[in-house]
Amino acid sequence: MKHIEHGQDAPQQPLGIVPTVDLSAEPGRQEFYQRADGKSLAPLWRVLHGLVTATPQPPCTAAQWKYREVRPFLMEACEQISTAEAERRVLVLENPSLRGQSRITQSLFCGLQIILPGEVAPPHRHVASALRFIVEGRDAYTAVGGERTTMEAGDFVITPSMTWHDHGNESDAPMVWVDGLDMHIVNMMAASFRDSYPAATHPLVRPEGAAAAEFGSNLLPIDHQPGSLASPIFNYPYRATREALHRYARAAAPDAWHGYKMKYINPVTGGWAMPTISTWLQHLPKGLKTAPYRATDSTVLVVVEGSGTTRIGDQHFSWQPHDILVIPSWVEHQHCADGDAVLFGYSDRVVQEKLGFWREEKING
Ligand code: 1HN
Repeated sequence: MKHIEHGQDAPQQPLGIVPTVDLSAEPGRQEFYQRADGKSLAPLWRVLHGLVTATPQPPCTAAQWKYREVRPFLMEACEQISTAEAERRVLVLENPSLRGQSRITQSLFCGLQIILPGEVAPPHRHVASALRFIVEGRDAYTAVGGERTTMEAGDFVITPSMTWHDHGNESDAPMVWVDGLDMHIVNMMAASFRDSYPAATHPLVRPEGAAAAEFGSNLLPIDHQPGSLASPIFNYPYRATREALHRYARAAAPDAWHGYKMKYINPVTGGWAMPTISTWLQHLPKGLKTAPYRATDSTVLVVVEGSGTTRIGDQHFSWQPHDILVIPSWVEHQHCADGDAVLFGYSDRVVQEKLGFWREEKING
């Protein structure tokens, strides 16, 4: 390969160009490139190593939203617009490196939704699946496929693909939850549909608690035939998940990398609760410092209880209840809990696992 002089400048190596390409020969190829371009043809050798990177190059960056700073904006949003006008009163958490795209990671959406006493959010359905993780409030409901569930802080609620859903708040206080959605995965495949329900409310077809009664006790109705890829349990109440997590912590030693991490599962399959978004709950006992870890799923963490510090690459974030953090793909991180802490997490890990490319690395445990 010929050496080219660039004076004081570093060699101009176009991003992604194959290193064996002789840059000094490139000017002589320009006329060819231009004619090819006229036919919508482009040389792979100028972009190959940018397309197929040696390691993950997440477009999102590590980030944190402090609930203390965000909450006043949610309250102000309530003065600006009603749920009826907005359809869903949500402030989108946009990754600082992906502004204007409604993405918290390259593949997932995150928003904070607030619904005031007496408000209702009208029924609609879409191909995108949604999760709710309740941040504050109690006694507001969401209805999914004609069954209501009353929610409180820490509950994890699923709205499976194409199920009718609406929300209402019959309590005397605002309710705030995290909305996690997979519409960017749906849209990557151009497979999105959406319908509005042709009435103000969707009829209730099952009594509240029916899904939990049928599927929520490690038992299944004997002739149950799965009707959906998502878990038939659509509310995993914190009362039960918190107790399970702490029972686990009393029964076993903490994992060096995870502390105590338990995934929400679909009782019909034993797999992840949702087909496109992995969800889990993590308990970090007081004083525990997890060993460095990385995985290929860019992750959203919601602090449920406790406070601590997380190192993500060379950045340090200290967190409090309801703060939200992003850990990009393949960036080494570790947590340290000041007091007993619980984190809720979600990512596209389940999609990567199905496609066979999810990887993790547990570093010097
Ligand atoms: C949606 O349908 C809800 O149903 C919340 O509460 C947030 C963000 C984007 C697209 C649809 C909801 C959403 C959403």
